[in-house]
Amino acid sequence: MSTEDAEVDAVVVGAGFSGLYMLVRLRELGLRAVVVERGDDVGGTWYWNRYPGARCDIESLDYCYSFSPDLLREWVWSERYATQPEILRYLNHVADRFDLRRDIRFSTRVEAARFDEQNSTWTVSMSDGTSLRARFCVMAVGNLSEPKRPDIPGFTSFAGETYHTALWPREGVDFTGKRVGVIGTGSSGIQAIPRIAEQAEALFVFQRTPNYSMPARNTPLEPGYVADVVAGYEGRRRMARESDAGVPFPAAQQATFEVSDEERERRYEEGWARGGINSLSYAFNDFFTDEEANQAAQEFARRKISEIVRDPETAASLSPAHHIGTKRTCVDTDYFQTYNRDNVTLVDLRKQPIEAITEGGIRTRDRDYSLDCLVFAVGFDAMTGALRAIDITGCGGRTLTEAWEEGPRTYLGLAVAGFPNMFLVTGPGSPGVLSNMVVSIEQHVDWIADCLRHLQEHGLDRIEATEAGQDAWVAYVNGLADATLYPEAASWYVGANIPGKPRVFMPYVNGCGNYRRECDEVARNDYQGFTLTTADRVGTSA
Ligand code: NA7
Repeated sequence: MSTEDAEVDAVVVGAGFSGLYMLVRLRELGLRAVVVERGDDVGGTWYWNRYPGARCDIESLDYCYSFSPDLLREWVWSERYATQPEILRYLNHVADRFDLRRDIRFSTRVEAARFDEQNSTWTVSMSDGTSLRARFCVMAVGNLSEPKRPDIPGFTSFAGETYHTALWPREGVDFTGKRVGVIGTGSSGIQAIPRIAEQAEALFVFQRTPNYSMPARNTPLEPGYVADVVAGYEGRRRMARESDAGVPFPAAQQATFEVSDEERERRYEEGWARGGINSLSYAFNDFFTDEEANQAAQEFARRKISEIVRDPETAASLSPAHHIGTKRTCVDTDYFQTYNRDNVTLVDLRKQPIEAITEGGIRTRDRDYSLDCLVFAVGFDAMTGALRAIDITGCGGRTLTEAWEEGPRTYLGLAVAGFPNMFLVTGPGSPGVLSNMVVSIEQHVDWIADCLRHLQEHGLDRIEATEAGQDAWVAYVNGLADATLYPEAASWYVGANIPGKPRVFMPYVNGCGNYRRECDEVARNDYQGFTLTTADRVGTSA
């Protein structure tokens, strides 16, 4: 392949849910687009996260594309919550059905993207030594796609097998007869632990912070039921789009203490029996804003843990203390029950911190744990990690890393001032990770595609967020977050899991429905907060 820059209209980085749909929409606009993907196939997060027990914690019938009625009809989900292999099969089906692969460069990492101010184009440099020049660059890199590196002393000295949940071997791992240590009890750990416990001779779970987890109540889906849901899908999806979290549940109308103690308990029990991530959070409308209301839901969740886990000391160690929901609530199948197994031991790192990983296992303050395998379920450099992994340079030679030195700043979570013609799909400052990602992805991709059509129709080819628009958006998003309990937790929402990362609460908390209306309003008002112009008129007002 020549090292000369190939010219296209748009480069899309990433071939997960966002990148695939972006390619569909760019083709509809008649634009020549290339998707660049570091994996050797489609799927994004669902390509990499192959750990045992990996499944979506949003219901399958909502965690799927809605843009094609034919696709909706022909794909029949088999379970309430789809497993990673089923979601990956779905995305492969989408790639084939819409003939997307011919415009995707696999096994290619985007290393740098540089904006050329002279002609308003991006030069995107890739790991194979080639580069692409494009008018537009869409970062469809995912929010949870840059695995966090284990930051524990002695990590490289361990002589046994090591695995990271987000980089799981394609051929799988057999833990039969092994002594396994799992570090991390976020969603990945909580999904993997029950499955690993079924195989391992002995499983030691090294827990730093306990998490709230709701029962999934997963179940097979009858094809007849799926067909009925699909037949009425437009209404279901409309409700999801207008909801807070991108799921088709009506928002609660009452506050926690507006009802009697009995009624409150009944609603929590009802949610717990229904299962799913919103089991408790959808019971009352002040869950995220009122400390006492949140406390009531916390107490219910802790009581459930103590009812399930037989050993009181283990139950106490598994009981979280933070405001429920302020670190992402997990969804599990038999997670707490797993601690009743004879081959599973919880190691509470708050009582005995890890001193080092050794050649033979893990040494805590109290003792040495001898292990054959170590599983790191330690999460991601969330929301900004995958963007910062690319050397992105905008106007005036300023890099994105420099622009975001004190935390990410965007306009609508879609664009960054000083980085014209670059779009972020579900970037920081948008609901993204607080929502059903696929609903948010479709909204962003549609918004970007409509914006590009607007530029085409008006003979324009350069769009840039203004500093003033961005400042106002950042202040607005911060104000919204500050009115909730969210920023208080040491979560990956604020970057607290990555040493040295600026502590800024990154997502937009006011719900998908409100956010969608605000984005549409911006477009209706001639892209208020953006400067639209032609490449040869840079510096003059549009
Ligand atoms: P998370 O939610 O970031 O969880 C990571 C876990 O790893 C969490 O329990 C951390 O404890 C723990 N961790 C991280 N570093 C260490 C060290 N050094 N020592 C001990 N424990 C550590 O990542 P997941 O992959 O589980 O889930 C991410 C999202 O993917 C999830 O929310 C879903 O949206 C899908 P900590 O809480 O920092 O004390």
